[in-house]
Amino acid sequence: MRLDVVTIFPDYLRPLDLSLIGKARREGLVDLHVHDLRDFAHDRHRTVDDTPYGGGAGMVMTPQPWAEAMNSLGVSGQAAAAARPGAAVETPAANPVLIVPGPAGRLLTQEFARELAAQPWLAFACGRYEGIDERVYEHAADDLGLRVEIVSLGDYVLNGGEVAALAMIEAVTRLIPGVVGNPASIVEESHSDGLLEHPLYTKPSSWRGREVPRVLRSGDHARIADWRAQAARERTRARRPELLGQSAVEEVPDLELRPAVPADAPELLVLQRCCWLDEGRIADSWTIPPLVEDLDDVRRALARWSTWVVRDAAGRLVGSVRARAHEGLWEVGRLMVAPDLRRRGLGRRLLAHAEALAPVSVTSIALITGAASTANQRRYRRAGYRPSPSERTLLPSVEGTVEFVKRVAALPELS
Ligand code: 6GU
Repeated sequence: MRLDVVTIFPDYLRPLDLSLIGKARREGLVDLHVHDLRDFAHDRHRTVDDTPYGGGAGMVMTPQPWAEAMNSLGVSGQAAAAARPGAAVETPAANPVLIVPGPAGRLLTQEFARELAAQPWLAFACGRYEGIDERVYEHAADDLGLRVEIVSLGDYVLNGGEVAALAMIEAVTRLIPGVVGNPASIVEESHSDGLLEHPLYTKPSSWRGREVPRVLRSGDHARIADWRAQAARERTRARRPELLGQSAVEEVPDLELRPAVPADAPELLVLQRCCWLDEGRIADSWTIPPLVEDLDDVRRALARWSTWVVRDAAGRLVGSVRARAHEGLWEVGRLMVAPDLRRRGLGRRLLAHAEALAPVSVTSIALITGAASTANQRRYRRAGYRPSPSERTLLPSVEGTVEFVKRVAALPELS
């Protein structure tokens, strides 16, 4: 990824030589350039600001040095044509996304950081004083064809964009494959699935009279995953309740979970087509089984799998999961939740229900999910699943999917 930072304080960006980002730069994963805005001011004092039209406190950064700085980055001429109405909306790969840190911007979230980490080129414009002349943004978008994002770290004010740019560059570059050594660590951390991370413990197991929770020493990975998921929810409820779903309803009340009957088939067909539409889009494939099966296929599957459905208080079928024994392992599939009831723990409860009904002799629970469905893969990791090495899968392979497996104790020890 290429990164450019334009600032009147290049020294503020010095920490980017250190630690993991410094290493990523030396390894060529990150190509970072810091530019001094004053190099593009031409008067004796290298002036980059002036008083605001309309009056008011402080100074505003003038447009000319910014325009010249952006020009010096090598923003391509064709880009402007591509950005005209009717042309592709995405910034052409030859151009950077222009990020302007500022408290009046869009909040930087982990999801937004992931989106930015997928870009080949980001340019940061660090403003100082009261801000930058508005026409700089218009010029970048309209004349240069850049996607311009004003981005904020949170609801408080910093003196300038440099510290924010440092934070943003760290949040984004650590998501580039290879920058953080162990890829699992960026899957299991806070905000990776919308919750805060569970508490962590290391040795010694007893310290100043404080014990590590017993379950973490049990070796029972299923119970550990359950405990961690529960602890993450409690911590999120205590510290950041607004993360637990827009509706502020954490658990879905009045749910009836029961084995599916043949009469559920039509509603299951509707729900699966709805739920797998996103998968189809992510995989760019409209031939995945949940989308192309017809009513008879769903009826036949009900006869071959143990399937459970959840209905809300009004009787609407809002979730389902199925499982079956398959050569000594427990295969779970078709985990689905109606779009309006997601992010409330319902999918996790359905999964836990299917897991709990595994025969006692089973030591592995396996499932498949879309190879490109990173959000689902994160959920399964959170629930204790790990990808099977591609040459050692347990289930028959299905094109475009990856297999995840969770080891469970043959006879779960009850505490
Ligand atoms: Cl991105 N910039 C500035 N100047 N202040 C901020 C901020 C950014 N985010 C929160 N406060």
